Amino acid sequence: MAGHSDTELDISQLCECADIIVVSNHQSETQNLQSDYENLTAAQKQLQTNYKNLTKVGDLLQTSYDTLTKERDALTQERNQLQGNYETLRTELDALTKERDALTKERDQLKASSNNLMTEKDQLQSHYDTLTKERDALTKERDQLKASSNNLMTEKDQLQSHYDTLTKERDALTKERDQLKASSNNLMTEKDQLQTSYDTLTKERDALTKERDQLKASSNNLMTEKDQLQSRYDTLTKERDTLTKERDQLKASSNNLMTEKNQLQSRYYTVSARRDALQLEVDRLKLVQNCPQGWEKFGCSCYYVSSASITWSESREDCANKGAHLVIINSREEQAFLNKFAVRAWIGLSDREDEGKWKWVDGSPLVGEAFWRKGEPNDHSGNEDCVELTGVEYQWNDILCTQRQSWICENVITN
Ligand SMILES: [Ca+2]
Ligand SMILES: [Ca+2]
Ligand SMILES: [Ca+2]
Repeated sequence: MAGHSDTELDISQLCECADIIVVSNHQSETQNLQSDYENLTAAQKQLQTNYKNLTKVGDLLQTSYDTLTKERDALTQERNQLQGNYETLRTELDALTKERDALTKERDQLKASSNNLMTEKDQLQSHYDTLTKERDALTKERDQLKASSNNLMTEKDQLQSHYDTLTKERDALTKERDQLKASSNNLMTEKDQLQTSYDTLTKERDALTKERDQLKASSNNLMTEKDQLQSRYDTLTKERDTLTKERDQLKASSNNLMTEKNQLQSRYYTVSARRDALQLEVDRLKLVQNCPQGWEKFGCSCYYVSSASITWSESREDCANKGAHLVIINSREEQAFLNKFAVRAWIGLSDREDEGKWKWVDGSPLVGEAFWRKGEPNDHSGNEDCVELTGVEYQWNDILCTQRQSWICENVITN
């Protein structure tokens, strides 16, 4: 269409030209112009045709261009695919090359093993030949064996029937054997019990036999002894009778003797008592004559004066240990005897049990003559209960029993 408007512009330009021609040539040129116009019209037509043709060609070219563009795109794609294919093939080629190398190696190995196999094949061939021969021999043998096998089959059938028969018999026998076994076991148990009983009885019998033999022997001995005893018994009976007689006679004489003995016994007791009394008297007289070492004699007593110093109770105990007692002054003569020792010493007099009631150590009260110092006993401080000789003639004093001083023991010679 755009092309068409261009053509109209061209025509207006032609008209301007025709006006110029009209001015100059007016008439003559009208024909020229007419022809020109016709030519131009023809040319325009020709041009239109050409334009149309060109338009067609342009369309064709456009179509071709589109087609070519499409083809180019297809080719580009194809080329890309080919490029990819090429790379794939390249990779495959490398792989194949490696494979080929591996196969080459394998082939070499196979060649070597093929050679070995050839050798082996030859050996096998020889073996085969040998085996073929052997096979033939074996075939022959097999045929013979077949024949014998047939015979054996026949025999086997016979044996099978025998076997069946025997199996039945065996089963019956097995049952019977089991029963027998059971009864055998019972019998074994019984036998063992009997054996044990037998052994026990055998031992008992042996023991009894021994015992019987011993008893027999001892019975014989006893018989002998019994005979001996019988004879001794007879002898003894006779002796007993004799002795009984004798005993009766002796009994009578014994009674007489008993009477005599009792008389003698009583006389013996009398004499013994008399002798003991005399002995005591002798002992007493002996003592009266002498006191022990360290003791002094006066009248019928022995006196001991200590050199140590102890309390009144200790001195009383010491005299008792010597079989004596603290001195008891029974008379002026005894006091006079004691004066000569001229020593402060404990005597056996105290009022410890009952204040003011003087008692000698033998429990007797002070009843005879007393020889107190002037002003004594004073029970000084209410505490003086034991009596001392002051060392001055005829001067007794009461003092503390816990004072420590000498003491005088007296041992009376008794009859
Ligand atoms: Ca006396
Ligand atoms: Ca007193
Ligand atoms: Ca006094």
